[in-house]
Amino acid sequence: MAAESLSYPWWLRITHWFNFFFIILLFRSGYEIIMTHPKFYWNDDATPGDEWLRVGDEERSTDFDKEVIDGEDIWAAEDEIDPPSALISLPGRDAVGMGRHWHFWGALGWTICGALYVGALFVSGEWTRLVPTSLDIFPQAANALASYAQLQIPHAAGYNALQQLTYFSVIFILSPVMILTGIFQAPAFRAHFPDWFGANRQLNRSIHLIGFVAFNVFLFGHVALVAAHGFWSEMGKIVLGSSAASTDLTIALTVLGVAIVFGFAAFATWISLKRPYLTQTALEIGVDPLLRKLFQRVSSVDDDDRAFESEFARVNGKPPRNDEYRRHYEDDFEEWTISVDGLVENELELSNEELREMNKQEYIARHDCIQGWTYYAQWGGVPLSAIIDRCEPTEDAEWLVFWTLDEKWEYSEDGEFEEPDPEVPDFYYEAIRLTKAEEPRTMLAYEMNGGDLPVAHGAPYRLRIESQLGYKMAKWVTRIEFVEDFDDIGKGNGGWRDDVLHYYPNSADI
Ligand SMILES: Nc1nc2c(c(=O)[nH]1)N[C@H]1C(S)=C(S)[C@@H](COP(=O)(O)O)O[C@H]1N2
Ligand SMILES: [Mo]
Repeated sequence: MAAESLSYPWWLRITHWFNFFFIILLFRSGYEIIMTHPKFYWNDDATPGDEWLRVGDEERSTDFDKEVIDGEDIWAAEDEIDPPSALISLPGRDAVGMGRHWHFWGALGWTICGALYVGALFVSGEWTRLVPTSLDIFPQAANALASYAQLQIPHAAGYNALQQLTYFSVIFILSPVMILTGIFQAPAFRAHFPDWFGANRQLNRSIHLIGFVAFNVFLFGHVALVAAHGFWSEMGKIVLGSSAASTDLTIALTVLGVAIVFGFAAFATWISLKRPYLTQTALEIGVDPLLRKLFQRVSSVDDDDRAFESEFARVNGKPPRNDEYRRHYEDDFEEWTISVDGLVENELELSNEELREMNKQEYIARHDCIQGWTYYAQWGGVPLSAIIDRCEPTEDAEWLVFWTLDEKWEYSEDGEFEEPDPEVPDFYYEAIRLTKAEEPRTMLAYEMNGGDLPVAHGAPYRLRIESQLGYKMAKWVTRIEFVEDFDDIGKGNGGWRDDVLHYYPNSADI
């Protein structure tokens, strides 16, 4: 083997190890995210039964009565979660919020590492090893593949054609595809660019999954071939820079490196489960401001390319069953009011009549849940901006807190929370930024698909905010409170799901 002609510069060796470190975190947290909705579709109707890939064989009926409170057959999308094992996934159990914090943190680290690597590749001139310069690469790669198939190691100075082609594809095709299909899943992104391929969340999600599988195949194939080429001499190159390096030192450093990567992976699970808020806060440093920067200019648009709604809309959060909501339900919600208070010049108590006399807005939009599913529906209601004009927020007001009549009985009844947490409000609430509330497509909806808003979707009023994830869109809303910040509300995370459930981020743009 003429591999002696290959020596690896220090920057290549370091970025290779960091790459390994971040990839392990991305694989594990990605798996966590997948399992919150282990179903894959090609279009954003995401109709149950239309999956091209589904883990588990659970089929769910789509014909249940969304108008009733006690519909025993109502299922929520949360019932479709398949909690993964903490051995594989990060953090494990049912914790998509935390999985996402790790995933975004890992993605940022991995992207920076990759950018440094590619930069160094070109500056140093090493790129010629990787970037094919002639079409002969294809027949040569086929020959190399044939040798491997006969369990022979192809001879080449430097990388053989198959290696070159594979590494090139992973670095210059697969990696950018993963970054882009990740970003394109953001509701904020679609809201801004509704008319092109990037706006199909399920397509991007599916490609992202296929890329994930491709990365796994590459990783295992890569390690297998390293072993076939002579494990310790190959490791000598990536650890110390030369295949002639001391084998003892190579072994010691490899064991150390692998121990650090897997040790950190174990630590990541442990700290996430033990100190979730600390972990969340640490992982949000740098990442959250960056995501906000990336998406802050993205506001929802008025045009949409879809003229019709989806056949079926999933539900998340089951209708309240408390006496107060029941009374309103039996009364056709006639006495329901929306109170507007907090940091406002004019406190309001808006009746159904008053709300229907205000501007009415209607549009079709895609709903994006943090779990990954989507649907299109038509919404009708009062733009939040009309309510803002009327109540006149004071200068200090920065957030709107939407309070609801939803006691989240399904969580206490399932025994998931043995005792209510005294720090968490008794009812579902979510906070959104005032700037988000002022977007043209943020509304208090009272109609869906041309009829009254069904009970299961939040009757009589629910928030719609088209550039964010579903959990921000509180259903069964009774009160809008304007505040400067939400530190003193609940556990201070900006919402019920943010407080209680899976450490959902309070910036819900992606
Ligand atoms: N009151 C209340 N609002 C809620 C929820 C909830 O559990 N309770 N779930 C949220 C989540 S996670 C999603 S995805 C959307 C789902 O809206 P839909 O049921 O109308 O499809 O509602 C959001 N609003
Ligand atoms: Mo959701």
